[in-house]
Amino acid sequence: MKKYAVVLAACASVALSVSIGANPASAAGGTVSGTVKYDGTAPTPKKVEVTKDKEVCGLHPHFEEPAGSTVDITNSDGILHNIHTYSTKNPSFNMAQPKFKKVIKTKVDKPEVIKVTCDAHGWMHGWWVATDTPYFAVTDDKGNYSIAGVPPGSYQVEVWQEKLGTMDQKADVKDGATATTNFTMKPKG
Ligand SMILES: [Cu+2]
Repeated sequence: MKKYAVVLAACASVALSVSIGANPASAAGGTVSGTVKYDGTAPTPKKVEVTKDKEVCGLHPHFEEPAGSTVDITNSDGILHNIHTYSTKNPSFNMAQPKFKKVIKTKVDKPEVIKVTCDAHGWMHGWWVATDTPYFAVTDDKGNYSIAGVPPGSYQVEVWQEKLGTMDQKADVKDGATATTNFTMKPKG
């Protein structure tokens, strides 16, 4: 079985998730950590034009779960949203989330990167990344990530960013050691 890790890099603040595929039986294991950088000038984030519900707008799905997990879509701001997922491997759904519906639960069975939008507010969108490995991380605002408890072995570490796509690199993980795996993502095209 191919072992791999996924790193998710989010745009403006470079949040990233790294995951590694393998058998999670071993308790100790090693660590894979590093930094994901962008080789270019980061674009200024576009101003979002808020055309309604100006005071409160937030779509907060918790998505730090691998495939087979249930995703809780929470509505914390008490206004009507409409959650719309664009998936091909998992069933997609399009559902209103009125203020009294605080949580919608949905299961993501297959590994897939799914774009999620709100049809009530055109500027709202996010991503769910369902991996088939329990070893993943999201980068912090400096681009750093760390995945602990990885069973020893040879892994493919993959980084994903919504605009820059994916990159991968090999990492050899040993018990009690840290395999440093850094990425520099290039501007596209
Ligand atoms: Cu909304």
